[in-house]
Amino acid sequence: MKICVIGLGYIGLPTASILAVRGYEVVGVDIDKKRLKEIKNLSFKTTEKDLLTLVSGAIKSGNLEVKDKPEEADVFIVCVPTPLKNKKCDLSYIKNAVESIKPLIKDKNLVIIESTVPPGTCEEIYKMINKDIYLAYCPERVLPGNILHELINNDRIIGGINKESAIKAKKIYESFVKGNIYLTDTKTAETVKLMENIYRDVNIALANEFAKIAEELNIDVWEAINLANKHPRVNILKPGPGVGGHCISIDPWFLVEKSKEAKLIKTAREINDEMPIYVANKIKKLAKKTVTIFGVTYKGNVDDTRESPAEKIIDELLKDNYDVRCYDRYARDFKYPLLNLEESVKDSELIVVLADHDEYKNFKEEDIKRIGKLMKRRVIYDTRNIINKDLWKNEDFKIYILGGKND
Ligand code: SAJ
Repeated sequence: MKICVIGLGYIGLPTASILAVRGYEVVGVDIDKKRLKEIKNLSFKTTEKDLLTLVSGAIKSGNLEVKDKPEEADVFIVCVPTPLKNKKCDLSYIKNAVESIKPLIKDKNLVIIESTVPPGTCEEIYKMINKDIYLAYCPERVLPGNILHELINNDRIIGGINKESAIKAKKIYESFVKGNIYLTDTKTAETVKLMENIYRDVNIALANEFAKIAEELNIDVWEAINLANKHPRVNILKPGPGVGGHCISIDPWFLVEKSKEAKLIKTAREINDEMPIYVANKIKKLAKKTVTIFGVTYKGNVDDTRESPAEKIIDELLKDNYDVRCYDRYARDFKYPLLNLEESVKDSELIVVLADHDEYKNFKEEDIKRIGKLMKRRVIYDTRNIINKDLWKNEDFKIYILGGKND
């Protein structure tokens, strides 16, 4: 059986590779020629452990070919981006992908959409193709930073345009999914995917609101959350400088655009989108001119900077002519220059921890001593509550924590 995977991004590439390793004849397609070259010669950058090994094995097996144009196949899997444009889902990539395979699709082919889309999109795609095909929607739910493990072990939801389509798609995913596979219709599956990420976004907004309230009340939100979570049915998430990544910060809008009832969802999005401003305003109270940013990726231990709160925070500081230096050994493709540790802290008035990279948790005494000696003022503002406070205090640093108590 031949499978054509359209889009070799952070989902398409591991999916195409794992299907090839499982014995399917796979053609992986991407329009980005640089991306294709990096895949073919295994030079693409990733923080996903084992991905390079998987892709190498898939290519060496002879079952994975990487091309810039789709080919006839029995199954087509669409894994292209669905970015946000004016607070609505931009379906242009999906539509282009479907147009590119339409001439190749034969009756009884199976088309699977994996990209996150507003409810009802698959029904539109079914009408667009207008042939006697099977169509299913199978959203991914892998956590960036742990993709391969989750791609295999997570339960999957498959929505079919009809029951036969769902059953046919299930047979494909059964080849590598060890988790349970649940079947439903396309619109329910499209909505489930959004509900998962909205659930997270709303709960992060709650944690962020608790942090702001804690600062008003002068209590430590981290201590309070820790104690509240001792309740058997409470699991409050962590406050942070904002919600980044191209999923949680975007997907809720796909439901807002489809429903006038989506009020809490919209408010939570607004609370999270305001966090970078809240953090920037705090920074402006702590430093006058020179600020160092530790961590510009959207979260710890990943290289992805899409929708990163750091970008919005730096934009705000630059409006007030701050001298901002960024340090992040993980980040790939960031809007602002990235410096080495020493350059980033030299003569700085304030370090701001924005991404919860393990490196910042594990700074040793000698690292902090070296950093302190280079700085103009020894002040650190940790928006993730991850640093080893005793070590930084021992080097005479003044410490501020988002949601923490003011000394
Ligand atoms: N964040 C907080 N506080 C928290 C948790 C996260 O501020 O307690 C922030 C992170 O720093 C980051 C953002 O939220 O900026 C999103 O990070 P995340 O780890 O919550 O999620 P993603 O975007 O890396 O992956 C999510 C996951 N969805 C859920 O956990 C419901 C993943 O399973 C999805 O597959 C992925 O979105 C996706 O691609 O949809």
